[in-house]
Amino acid sequence: MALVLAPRVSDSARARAWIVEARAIVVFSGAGLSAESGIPTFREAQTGWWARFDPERLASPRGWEDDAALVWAWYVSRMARVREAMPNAGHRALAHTAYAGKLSLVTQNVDDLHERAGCRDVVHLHGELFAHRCSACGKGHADVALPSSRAVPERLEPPGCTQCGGRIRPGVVWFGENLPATAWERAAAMTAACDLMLVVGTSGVVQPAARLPVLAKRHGARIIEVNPQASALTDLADLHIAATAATALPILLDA
Ligand code: BV8
Ligand code: ZN
Repeated sequence: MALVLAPRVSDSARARAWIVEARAIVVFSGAGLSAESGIPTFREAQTGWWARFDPERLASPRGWEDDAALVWAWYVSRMARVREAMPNAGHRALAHTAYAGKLSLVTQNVDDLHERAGCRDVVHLHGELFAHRCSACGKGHADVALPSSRAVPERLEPPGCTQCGGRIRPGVVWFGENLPATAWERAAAMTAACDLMLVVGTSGVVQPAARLPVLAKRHGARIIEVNPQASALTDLADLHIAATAATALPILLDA
């Protein structure tokens, strides 16, 4: 079970006051937000068969070219895991927050837990796990039949595109690929316009996403970080809530 740390009362009070008085809040979330839903974070050691592989290698065009069946099996096992997971109290607090009118979501995560908690209009900087598309003609293939359980083989040939026969790939942004232009432009515009950014569950090492909190600060926004550990963004934060997302967010966002 993930460590549960309660935020210090004084920090929570200050953070809650900033949230109430904020005009426009952007939440910038990373894999740590989904940790308490049982989804391993990106830099957590992989387990089982996947412990042999470097996620950054698997999540790359080179990895796909080298062994598409290995990469497709890895994504199918991750999809099965996300399907079995539930949004946690952190996702729900973000979705149900009374500040819904002034809170918008930018995520690095490829899972659909924000949406399944009830969040609308989430900006996915790194794509979406279930938005498969043809690697040749780009046709969307959200309807790909997937094995229902975690008993996914170690290698699985990617399905063929019904339109052109090309290999269907995961709808995520791999290392070495550009972020979707519309997602980046929307995220940058929301960031420039916010006066408070909640940075939740990210190590802040993946670029250019990790530039967004810097951009927010440059535009005069306050930064609150929710992370049980320090991250590459902690020095930038005006307030670091050393607690887990599922513990801290309900306290900070409770109307
Ligand atoms: C690009 C989809 C241009 C795939 C992902 C300098 C400048 C620009 C680029 C680079 C650069 N240096 C290197 C690069 C290249 C690279 C990069 O940033 N590499 C890193 C490793 C240094 N960037 C790219 O390639 C990007 N594209 O730059 O395009 C270009 C074009 C051509 C050639 C070159 C450049 C594309 C990056 C997108 C990669 N795709 N995901 C997939 O998922 O399979 S990123 C991947 O990492 C996930 O999406 C994940 O969300 C993301 C970031 O990681 P985090 O979310 O922060 O997760 P992490 O595990 O690291 O940390 C978890 C945190 O949670 C920890 O701090 C932990 O303490 C905390 N935590 C744990 N439990 C909890 C918690 N917090 C709260 N509550 C808890 N319970
Ligand atoms: Zn095709």
